Amino acid sequence: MSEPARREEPDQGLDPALAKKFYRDMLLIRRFEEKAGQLYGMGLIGGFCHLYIGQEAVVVGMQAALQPGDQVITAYRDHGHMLATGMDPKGVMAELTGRATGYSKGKGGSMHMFSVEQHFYGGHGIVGAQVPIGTGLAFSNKYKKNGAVCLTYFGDGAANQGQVYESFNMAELWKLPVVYVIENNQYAMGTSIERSSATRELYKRGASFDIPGEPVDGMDVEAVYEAGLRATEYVRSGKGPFILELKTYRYRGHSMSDPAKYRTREEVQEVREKRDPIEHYGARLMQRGSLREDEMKALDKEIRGIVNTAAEFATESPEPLSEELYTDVYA
Ligand SMILES: Cc1ncc(C[n+]2csc(CCOP(=O)(O)OP(=O)(O)O)c2C)c(N)n1
Ligand SMILES: [Mg+2]
Repeated sequence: MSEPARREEPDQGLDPALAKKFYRDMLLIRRFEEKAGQLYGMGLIGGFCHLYIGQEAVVVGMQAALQPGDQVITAYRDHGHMLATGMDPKGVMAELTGRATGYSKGKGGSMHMFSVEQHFYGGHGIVGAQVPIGTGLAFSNKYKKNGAVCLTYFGDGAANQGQVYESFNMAELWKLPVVYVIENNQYAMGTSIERSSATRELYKRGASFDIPGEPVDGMDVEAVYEAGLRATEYVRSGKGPFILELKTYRYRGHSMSDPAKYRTREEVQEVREKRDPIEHYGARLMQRGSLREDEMKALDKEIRGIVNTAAEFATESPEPLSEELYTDVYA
């Protein structure tokens, strides 16, 4: 598989305040997910739980390219997306643990959370199903002329779904303001992209609809941000959809039970050592003089505090009342 070229130094440097925010937001997702993994192990989270560890640069870079009112929709590996949109870690953790104070009152769990305030439209468990919904959100933006853009995330596995191509057709036909963000983490459950995809340059998948696409190093938050700015500017100007293929990697199993027989430990270790989005970015900011060691330690402490508070809030919150079984239900 061809890797996009890593950006060349000399490093001019992004605005230090934004750079620090990138580092902090990625760290929040990493620590939140580690805590979710622990709570799962303690039996406090039930059902599905797909961790985002390794992919943090994708959502943090993309979110920074958005403007107020822009929407986000994704699949079930969604905790990072929620935190990136600014949803409260307490409400997300409470939902994971099935508590009444969670974003879906404890009735949705890991894959089904939403926030009208942060323009986050879920959280979808059916592979690829969020793609036509995201395209519909973009249609509504165009119809209402509100200037908003919809980021529609999906995986390398979902990229082989038929509904993706029906969506591409309509999005280009009607010039809808949607950025299709393909998170290519190289695996769909236990199936590698080599074993499942006839063509592996997923950014080219819109070619027969005349939708432009670009490959991006999804482990480099600044490369993601820059690509996100280009893509959102393109779609916002009325030219139609755009595809970004973010080359990324997940360190943990697909969900919480994963025998991991489809890849070697060495493969995971190599990515962690050579491409980790947080470690490398931290080192780069230190080298650039945008982040000092004491600031890094303070950020780490702050983030641990936020995550511990979220976990305490969640585990101390009540479970939903049984009457709640009959609320929020379509009849
Ligand atoms: C329509 C449908 N088929 C199969 C599944 C089972 N399934 C859940 S996740 C998954 C893999 C999807 O992989 P990818 O799109 O690469 O996303 P990732 O898990 O890597 O984030 C599959 C096959 C499902 N949920 N929905
Ligand atoms: Mg995948």
